[in-house]
Amino acid sequence: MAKSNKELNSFFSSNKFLGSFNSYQDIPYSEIKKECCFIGRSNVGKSSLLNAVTKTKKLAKTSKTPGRTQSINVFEVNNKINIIDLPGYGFAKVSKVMRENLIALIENYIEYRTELDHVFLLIDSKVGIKNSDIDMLDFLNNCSRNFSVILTKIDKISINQADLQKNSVLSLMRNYRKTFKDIYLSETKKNNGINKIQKTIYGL
Ligand SMILES: Nc1nc2c(ncn2[C@@H]2O[C@H](COP(=O)(O)OP(=O)(O)OP(=O)(O)O)[C@@H](O)[C@H]2O)c(=O)[nH]1
Ligand SMILES: [Mg+2]
Repeated sequence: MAKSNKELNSFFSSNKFLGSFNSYQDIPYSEIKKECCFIGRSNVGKSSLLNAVTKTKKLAKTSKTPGRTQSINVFEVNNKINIIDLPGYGFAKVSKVMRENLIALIENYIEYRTELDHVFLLIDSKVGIKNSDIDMLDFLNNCSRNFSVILTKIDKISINQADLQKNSVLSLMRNYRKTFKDIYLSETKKNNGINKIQKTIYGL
């Protein structure tokens, strides 16, 4: 069923924060069996995107300092679907132990969480794909997880640069034909691209 942007906004505005958890096993049992998550390098804009999708300013804490999100944050939308904000990877300025713990938390969640239906992998459009993203893409592929790519912060680059970035991601995606589903462009200042992402999550 097609939904208008207004209907989508209203669907996503009905939401609540269920909590922060240090392991996927700590997420309390719920009737909601559908889940999608935002992953990506630290500072790509995962928490900001979650706030934009759910039409709140403070649901997920955002920060200029990379490494802000350090646990699995669960947001329930309309009693229908959970959206998960995960910590970022690829951040050099935390200790090795901390980094390994965060990677384990993310990877265990992705590998074992049965409710997880779709992964949104965020890439900063100005930074592009890094080795740590390739590692994550390979991991998603090995776990047979369906995923889409979101190029974030497109307000920081020109339309031409955005096209180039999109094409370079799409050519890399030839390696992930089975699990790659779609690509989106977004920015959270004027909410460009947000409705398309809402539509996809609604469709899950
Ligand atoms: N220009 C611009 N800045 C953005 C956009 N989205 C996020 N930012 C900024 O990028 C920084 C990081 O955003 P977060 O949403 O905290 O990023 P994150 O991926 O959750 O970061 P970690 O939790 O540390 O992994 C903040 O200063 C945001 O204001 C965007 O669309 N455009
Ligand atoms: Mg965050």
